[in-house]
This record gives sequence, C-alpha cells and structure tokens, in this order.
Amino acid sequence: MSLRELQALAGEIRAFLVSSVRETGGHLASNLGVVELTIALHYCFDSPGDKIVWDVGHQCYVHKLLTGRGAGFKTLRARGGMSGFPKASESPHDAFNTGHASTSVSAALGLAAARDLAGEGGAVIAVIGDGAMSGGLAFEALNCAGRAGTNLIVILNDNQMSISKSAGALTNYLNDLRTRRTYLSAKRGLSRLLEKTPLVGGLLAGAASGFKNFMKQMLVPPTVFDDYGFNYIGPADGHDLRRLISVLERVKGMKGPILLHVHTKKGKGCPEAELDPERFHSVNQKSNDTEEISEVREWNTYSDVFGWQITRLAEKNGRIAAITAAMPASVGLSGFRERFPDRFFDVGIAEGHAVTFAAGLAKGGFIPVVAVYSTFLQRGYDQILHDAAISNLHVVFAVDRAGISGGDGETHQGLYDLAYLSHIPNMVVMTPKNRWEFADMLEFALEHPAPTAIRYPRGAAGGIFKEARAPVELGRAEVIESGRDIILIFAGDMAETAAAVSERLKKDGRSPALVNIRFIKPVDGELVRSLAEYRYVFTLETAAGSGGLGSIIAREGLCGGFLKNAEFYSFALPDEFVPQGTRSEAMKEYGLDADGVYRRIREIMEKTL
Ligand SMILES: Cc1ncc(C[n+]2csc(CCOP(=O)(O)OP(=O)(O)O)c2C)c(N)n1
Repeated sequence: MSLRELQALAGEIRAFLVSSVRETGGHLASNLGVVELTIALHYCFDSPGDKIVWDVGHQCYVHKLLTGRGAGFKTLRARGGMSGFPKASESPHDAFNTGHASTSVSAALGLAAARDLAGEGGAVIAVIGDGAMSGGLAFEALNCAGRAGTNLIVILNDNQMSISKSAGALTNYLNDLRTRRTYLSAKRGLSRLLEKTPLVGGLLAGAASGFKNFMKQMLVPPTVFDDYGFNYIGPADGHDLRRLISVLERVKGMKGPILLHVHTKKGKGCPEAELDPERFHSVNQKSNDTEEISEVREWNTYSDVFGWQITRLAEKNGRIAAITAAMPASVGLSGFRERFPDRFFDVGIAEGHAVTFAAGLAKGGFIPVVAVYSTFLQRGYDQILHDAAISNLHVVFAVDRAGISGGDGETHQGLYDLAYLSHIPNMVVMTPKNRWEFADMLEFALEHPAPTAIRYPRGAAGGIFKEARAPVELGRAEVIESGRDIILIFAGDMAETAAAVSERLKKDGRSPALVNIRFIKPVDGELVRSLAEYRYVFTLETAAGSGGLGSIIAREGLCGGFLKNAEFYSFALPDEFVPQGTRSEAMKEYGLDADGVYRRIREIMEKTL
C-alpha cells in the first residue's frame, strides 16, 4: 500500500474501533492510540515469522484487525467469542498470551533467546506502554536484555497515561526525554559531524574514537536505556506514519537491543476519548452504560462503597493511608485522593512494591490499605507473606473484583485469592455478603492489628439480608437462619444463590440452616464443631475449589471428626481456567447458579436416602 493508502486505512480502522467497541464494550482509548504504530509494525515486519509481544495486550485490537480477525469484533470479550487480549490459540500472529502488565520484555527476550539457540532468524518486538514500564518486572528484563546483547526491539509506547495519569519518577524522566525535541536531530547531526572528523591512523585512532564517544556523551547525554545496554532511539511521533515506517526500517537493520521511544496520544481521533482517556480506557457494553446513568452512582458498586467508607474512616483517624497500583479510580479511591493527597499513594503498576511499601508504612505506625484487584494481588504474594505476615503487620488488603471478573477472561479472574491468602499464618480473610457488611468489615479491618484482607466482587454491591447486621467479630460466622439436617455455608457473593436454594429446600419441606461464613480465616471453630449435627453440609463460594472455603471446612471438619456422618459437597470453581463471559454465564456453566446448586443438592440427597 502507498503511504496515502496506509493513512486512509488508519482512518478506517479508527472509525471501525469507535463504533464496534462502543457496541460490545472493551478497551478503546489505548487502541485508538496505537493505530499508526500497529500499521507501521505490520508494514515493516513480517508476522508471524517476526514476533510482536503486546504488553498487557489490551491494545492489540488493531493488530487483530490487521491479522484477519475483523469478523471477531462482533463477539469481542463475549463467552466463546474473540478475546480482548492476545491469544496464541486464536492466531499464530499472537506471539505470546498477555493480560497482566510488564511481562512483554521478559517474554520477548525469552523468544529471542530461543530463536538464537535454535539458530533461527526473525525479529522479536515487545510493545510496552509507559504505564507498564513502571513495573519492576520490565526493568528486570531490561537489565538482562542489555547484558545479553541479543537482537531485540522494545517499543516504548509513551502516552503519559496508565489507566489514570502515569505516576512516578520514570514518568517525569520520560517527559523530559519527550520534551527534548531536538534530541534526535542533535544526535543525528552530531553523528554526522563526528563522522567527518578526520581520524589519525594507527595508535591515535583508538584515542580519537574514545574522544568522539566522550564528545557525543557530553553533547547528547545517554538515556537510562543506553546505560542498560540498549540503543535508545527517539522520541518519534507515533502518529506520523511516514516517519514511523522510516524509523522502523532503520531499526530493523540494527543489531543488539534497541529501545524505540514512541510518543502517542491515548484516544487519538475520538474527541471524547482524547479529552477523558481514563474513562475511555475501557468502555462498558452500550446497554450497561445506560443502566449506570439511571442508577445512583454513590452506592453502585463495592468499589464505590470502599471509597466512601475509607474516606469517612480516614476523617476520624489520621493514620489511615491508601495505596493503589495505578488504578485509583477503578478501585474507588478518587475521592480519597482529593481529600487526603498526603495519605494517598499511587505507586504505578507495581503490586509487589505496593505491599512491601504498605508493610513499611505499617511498621512506621500508619494503617495502610492496599486497594487492588484480586488478580493483580497475585503479583504481591511473596510480599504479603514475607513482608507483612511474618512480622504480623497491620496492613489491610481491599481485594476488589474477586470472583468471576467477566469479559477479560482467564488472565483477570479473581478466583485464587482465598487459596493464596488463607494458608498464610497471621492473615485474616473476610468476605462480605452485602454492602453494609462490607463497610463494617472495613471498619473492623482498620482496627484489627494484623494483616487483614477483605475480598469482594466486581459490580453492584448487593443489598441482600439487610437486616442481618450482627457486629463483626474475629472468626465468628453469622447464622442467618437456624435449621436441621442440612446446612448451607456461603461466602460473600454466594449469598443470593444460597438464599434462593434455601427457599427451594424449604418448599420441599426441609429446614436448612443458612450461615454466612464472614471469616474464611480464622474459620469459626464453633461452627465447624456444630457440623456433627447435620446430615448434609454444603459450602458455596466463587473461588477456586482448592484452597478456599470448601477446602478449609472439609479439612477442619474431617480432621476434627465433625463430618463423619455427613454428606459434604463444596460448590466452587473447578481446577480449570475460566474463560471470558458474564458472571451469570459462568455461574450457570459451572453449576453455581441457584438451579445448578439446587439440582446437585437434590441429587446428593436422593442418592443417600
Ligand atoms: C499487573 C497488572 N496490574 C494492573 C493492570 C491493570 N491495567 C491494565 S492496562 C493498565 C495501564 C497500562 O498503561 P500503559 O502500559 O501505559 O498502556 P496504555 O493503556 O496507556 O496504552 C493497567 C494498570 C494489569 N493489567 N496488570
């Protein structure tokens, strides 16, 4: 295609993305920002022989379009449909599966090392945003790539935005580089000047070239990336196709690790998204958008309740601090940030650091709350164990989007937290059944001097069992209804299902006990001992079955001899990765909706009559 045709293509792609993604929901602003960059990459390189690794992967839509997946956009992020992230199972052009940030340089370096070992050719390119570059893993990879010296291209897509505005010293540094507009031309001019400097032959040649390097460094100081062993090129305008193509063609012929710094605008070409890239980072499906507007925002979601309650409690207690890893608005901390800027910390996409930083704050006498999605807290596991729990520090974890996360799929499911938190000594782990209990649990967590996590789901904060509001007591479950023969023990967002199943069992003439576990850890010992009174014991949770509520009740119950005469069944997610789709679709599929649970319970009871 001619340059003019490529530019027209960019326009068409933008128009397509805006209309299609607004219909299905998905990541919009980041994709609008990489239209020219993606076209230029596919123009200059030959995928899948040349491999492109997209960091996080939320900006891979243009790449999907250019690799023959236009039709898939109708089912983007839907159950059984096209993924919103790179998926090797979907296309050979998706060189590596991503979803979590800051992995691209490591993965690309691995692919490059494999290429070298196998004696093969082809370029390997990592495309990483300035937000993802703030993650420590990216720097670990740069550290190794610079030393390895292999052919590797890292494209730093700098739009000054993470989901929110990028935070940290690296952002300032990149801004500095970006604003040195004369940098590239100065570098090129200088190289030409030094090329012309006559070299004296023999012994003097080495000294002269050393002098040249010295002069070059004095006039054009190396970037941090040069110091890491990369050849830094940039910044280049990421929307100027002609320029991008010429730079990429040049880069293609270069040896060793190259870092190309590209400057783009998030939301480019869609005025609303350019103005508010944070809101347009990820848009909801059309129908959901309208719902949101018609409802009362303040109490809509668990994240909202969290933001409201922590701000309220921080008014009373000057030692409460809040930490986010680059997602202040998503976790509900915008209000807190405005009200208490000194006690608010956005650490960038650095969950591991967030946890150890919080442990330091706690050691220094503050009460830090790390607000983070369940799936991203996986990054902080060792820090929770090693830095917070062993020292029994008072760090609170507000674990958002626990359970089924929806359209993002496997990489974003919040199903593993109960397992990875509950086996850590000293940890307290809670699951609220509704918005009020969540607010109470947060208050409890801020007073309980130990590492304490509350895990809650994405979306609307339920209002079920409003009347059941017994004070939150460490390790005490809440009996919602007493009963005999059957006991249903549920965690958090399984409250609605448990209530519906209990009603159906009552209609069958049964009288099931209904218990809200509240504390996954420490689990209620009295409740466990009481299990000896029941013939049927059922646990319900939206978490991986292994290591969650069911596992804990089974272990405590069996080892204590309280389940000897009982039929036990744990309703939870099986040992498989749960694909994209809505929560209700997944719940139905895995038999965790009221119909599925009731049916299974009936089967178990009929079998054991
Ligand atoms: C480990 C991890 N933490 C948080 C996120 C959530 N997240 C998705 S995209 C994003 C911002 C990425 O910013 P950047 O790399 O600059 O890409 P841009 O969207 O600006 O193109 C964040 C924080 C994630 N995917 N992975």
